[in-house]
Amino acid sequence: MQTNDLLSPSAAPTASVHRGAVIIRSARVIVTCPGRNFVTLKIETDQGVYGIGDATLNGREKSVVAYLEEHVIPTLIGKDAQRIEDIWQYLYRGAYWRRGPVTMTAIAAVDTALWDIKAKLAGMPLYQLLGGRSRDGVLVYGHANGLDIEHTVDEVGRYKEMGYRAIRAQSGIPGVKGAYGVGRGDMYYEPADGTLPTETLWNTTAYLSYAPKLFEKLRDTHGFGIELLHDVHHRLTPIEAGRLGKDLEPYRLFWMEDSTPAENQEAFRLIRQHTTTPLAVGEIFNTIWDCKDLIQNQLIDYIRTTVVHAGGITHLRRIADLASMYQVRTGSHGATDLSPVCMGAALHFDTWVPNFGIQEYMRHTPETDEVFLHDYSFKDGYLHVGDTPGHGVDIDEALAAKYPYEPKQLPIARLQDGSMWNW
Ligand code: KDG
Ligand code: MG
Repeated sequence: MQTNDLLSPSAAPTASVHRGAVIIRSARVIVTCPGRNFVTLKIETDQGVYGIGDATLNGREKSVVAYLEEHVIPTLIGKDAQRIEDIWQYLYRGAYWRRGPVTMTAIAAVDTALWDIKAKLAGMPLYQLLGGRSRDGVLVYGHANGLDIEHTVDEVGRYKEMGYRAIRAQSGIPGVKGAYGVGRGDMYYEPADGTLPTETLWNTTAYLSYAPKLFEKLRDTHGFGIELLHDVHHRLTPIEAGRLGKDLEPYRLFWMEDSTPAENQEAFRLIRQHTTTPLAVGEIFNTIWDCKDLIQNQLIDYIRTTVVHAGGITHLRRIADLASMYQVRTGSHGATDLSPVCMGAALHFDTWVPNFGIQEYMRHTPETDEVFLHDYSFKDGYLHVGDTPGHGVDIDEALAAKYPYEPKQLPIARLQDGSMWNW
């Protein structure tokens, strides 16, 4: 048998190390809080090339750190960094305990770092390695949040002036304490705000009568030449979501997002039967199995899974390919809790993926942007990646060390009578 391309052929059924292998020498987790918490995995190879991946799971950062440090990193050492698919399968199938946000975020971090390494070794920006450019720029949407309708209308105007062509609009609702999406600052909406979850109040009746008035006013003021989006953030039942979608039809939304929880994918059939408002879902999904029925039954229009929470580039590509068969387009989550490392990788993915729809883009603080040096920039409503080999994002570790971890959790929601509701 010809074995001369194997450096260490072995009788044991382990992945052999071939000639030309790029060996993983070390991997470590960096936690930093330049305005908010981020977890980053750095993988270093024997060839001096390293890669980084985002491992941030908002409010559960330390769980991913532990999963990586205790269970993943020890298995990576000595493996060939070029075998991205095999390492993905090793971490997914090999864990026995498949799926779940912690596991899939950890796998995503490894996968993103490995794609970064492979692209650097090839001397190419990541989008070239994926198949090359499908578009000139990545259409993004920004977040306009206001305390009430007037304020939100003004905020949408401000985003238009900044050059956005697509804007998500969220408004406070009179009598509803802490309605979803109402910012605390001008630019950097950040929901994770307490060491224990902040309690917010939800009132479906008030919301269902308020939201259509918001979009009526937005269209009256800003016209139809701008794409408007809205996030319901899981607050409605399917039939309520159907009603809201129908009420919003005159205002031609780009999408209505997360209108009901999606553990039961079948639930979206009811919404679909009642409205032609396009539907988006998926930011808390972590595998293709969460989206399978939604996509195959054409119950949604946009799938919002992203690199960091859905198993990295390797798995996101599978989801996008499935979606493309059913004319479902991508609309990746891109809130501030997804680090610039995720954003960089997502933008390369978006630059390539044929069935791209839109990319969410919530700006990071200047402190975050200083820690994570990145080769992407915003112009006229689009984000553009540069040609730096890899995904184009790096971390300044010395600066990161100056911002220690701060425990923060996401809020919860209750109804007027005190019952727990979906946040
Ligand atoms: O961590 C939670 C946030 O990412 C989420 O609340 C933001 O819904 C969100 C969105 O669409 O950006
Ligand atoms: Mg959302």
